[in-house]
Amino acid sequence: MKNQIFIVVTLILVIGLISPLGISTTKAQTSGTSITLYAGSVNSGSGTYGYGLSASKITSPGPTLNLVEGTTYTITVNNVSNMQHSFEIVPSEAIGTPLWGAGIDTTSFIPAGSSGSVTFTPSQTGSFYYVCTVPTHISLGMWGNVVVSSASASPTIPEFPSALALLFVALAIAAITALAAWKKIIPSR
Ligand SMILES: [Cu+2]
Repeated sequence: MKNQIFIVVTLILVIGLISPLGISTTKAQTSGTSITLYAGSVNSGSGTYGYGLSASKITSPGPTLNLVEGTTYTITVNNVSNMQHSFEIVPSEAIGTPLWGAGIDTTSFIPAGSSGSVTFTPSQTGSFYYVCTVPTHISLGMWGNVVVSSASASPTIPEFPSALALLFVALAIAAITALAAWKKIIPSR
């Protein structure tokens, strides 16, 4: 009987200690988020030039960038083709002034084999585009979608200490107290 109580108390304590650790590691990242894109010739499918998340998988349109309003991103574009490219986020599928300053070499272009990066923070939600500003490259397929969602709409992960972790700790304390009381009422034989 005494052993069973000890096992239960130990289990509750272990769960109570592990749970906040597990929760803290899944905490949502709100800054310093890095995205690496590759710009170059489309590997398969339609379009001449495109973007990809790897040098061997470049598509047209490029991969959709799902961003969260108010989060700071650093986007690096590696130009893996033998021709110049660039990157900018714009309201429509056309060359324009980059939104939130999210533009890389929009007039000077990223030379073949080089890379460029930009750090920016989306300040509005909605559907946008990213394009290459080298003349004719949008029509050759060099664009992708950008979706910015509001921070409150994204999954909220409780900060440490979470309500759940506190509940486990409270349970553990209650169990120890109960055990101590139990020992006093019924002295061990
Ligand atoms: Cu281009």
